[in-house]
Amino acid sequence: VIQLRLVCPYCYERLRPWQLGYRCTGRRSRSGTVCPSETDTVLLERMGRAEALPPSFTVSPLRALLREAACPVCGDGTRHRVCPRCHSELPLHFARIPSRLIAVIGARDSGKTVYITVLLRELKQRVGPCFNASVVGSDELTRQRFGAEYERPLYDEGVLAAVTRSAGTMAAGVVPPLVFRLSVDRRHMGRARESRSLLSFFDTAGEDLTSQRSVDTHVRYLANADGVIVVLDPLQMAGARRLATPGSRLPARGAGVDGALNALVRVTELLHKGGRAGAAARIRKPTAVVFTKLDALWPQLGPGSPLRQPSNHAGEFDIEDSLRVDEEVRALLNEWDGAEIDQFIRHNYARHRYFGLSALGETPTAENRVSPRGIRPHRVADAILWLLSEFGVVSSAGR
Ligand SMILES: Nc1nc2c(ncn2[C@@H]2O[C@H](COP(=O)(O)OP(=O)(O)O)[C@@H](O)[C@H]2O)c(=O)[nH]1
Ligand SMILES: [Mg+2]
Ligand SMILES: [Zn+2]
Ligand SMILES: [Zn+2]
Repeated sequence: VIQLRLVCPYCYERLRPWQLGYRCTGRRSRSGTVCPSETDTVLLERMGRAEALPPSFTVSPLRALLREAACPVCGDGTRHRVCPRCHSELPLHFARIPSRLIAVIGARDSGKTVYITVLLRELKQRVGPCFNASVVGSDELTRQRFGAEYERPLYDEGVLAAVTRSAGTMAAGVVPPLVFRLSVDRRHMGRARESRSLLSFFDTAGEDLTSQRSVDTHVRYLANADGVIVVLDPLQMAGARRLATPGSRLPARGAGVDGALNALVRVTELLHKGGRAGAAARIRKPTAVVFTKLDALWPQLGPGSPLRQPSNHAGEFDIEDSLRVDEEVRALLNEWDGAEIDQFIRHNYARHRYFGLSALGETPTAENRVSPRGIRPHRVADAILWLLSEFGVVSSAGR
């Protein structure tokens, strides 16, 4: 089945299946010619990628629906599909598998990068198998960047400070999303069925909204995402800061105590701006509001708090547990002087749920490194499993 409404997982532009382009293979064609590889100026401009590639081209709408086209220069057939807007190579069977684009947004230092890294590692190694699910980077750049810039620094070197982007291949200010392929084996009426989806994560800082171009990009990413994860750092909120376990590493006050709310307000304005409904309507896309760094607040939680128990999604998203957590976080928000945040969320987001997690399981060392006891994630996959269950990709149980 061909999906009629597509969104490019790299630039988040809306596309139609008959608009998809091709890229020449660059191999020696039957006629003996070889298409030269050069920097693709569109790919450079849109995605900051400067590598040398064979030419890309578009064909008539009818031909674009076929799986193969002949390169207009060398005449050879190619099956490599590209986005007509940003020229990124699209995943195999792009128009035939549903994509789920997830924008992750929050203030600087709220823990987004650490969360995404630990989340994907958990999905690959521990949580995925419980759901008969596998997660792999969908393209070479994602696999390479996820290894070199996310996974290795954190897991092998214990480094928490932001790593510099691969400056050689990427222009400043452009950070392409990480795109993963998620396959889930489900039994449906006694038969095994594999459902595949693409997960695209756009990791950005809410206040990186200085230029008009960056605002436009953010509006598009948020408006065309299927789900949003809003990352909030309780340690940037005055009330929770006071309650943090002594010795916890606290984020700089730079963002101010209203950092969390400011980021949220800004993101919401962008969503209203990009949405087709008027600014008065509530935003309907599933929005997970995720509080990070809970390890610093554990001792303040009552012994019966669901946030102290690990989640247990034995092959199904546990709805009841998730609703208990949602209620608990809402109550905590009041203690943390965050009542305004709850009001704001209720007022603006029709489908939202609160989550609490600790990606690291412990406060970092004085040098801002991973504790020598290692990374022990807590409830890190709950929010994405909720989004996936809202999308119908994983099943849920318990009311
Ligand atoms: N206590 C605690 N601190 C964390 C955790 N995750 C991140 N941090 C701290 O928050 C800082 C910022 O995290 P990062 O993911 O880079 O934030 P980003 O700017 O939102 O991408 C890190 O350098 C750590 O000091 C966590 O799970 N627990
Ligand atoms: Mg970051
Ligand atoms: Zn060619
Ligand atoms: Zn694109």
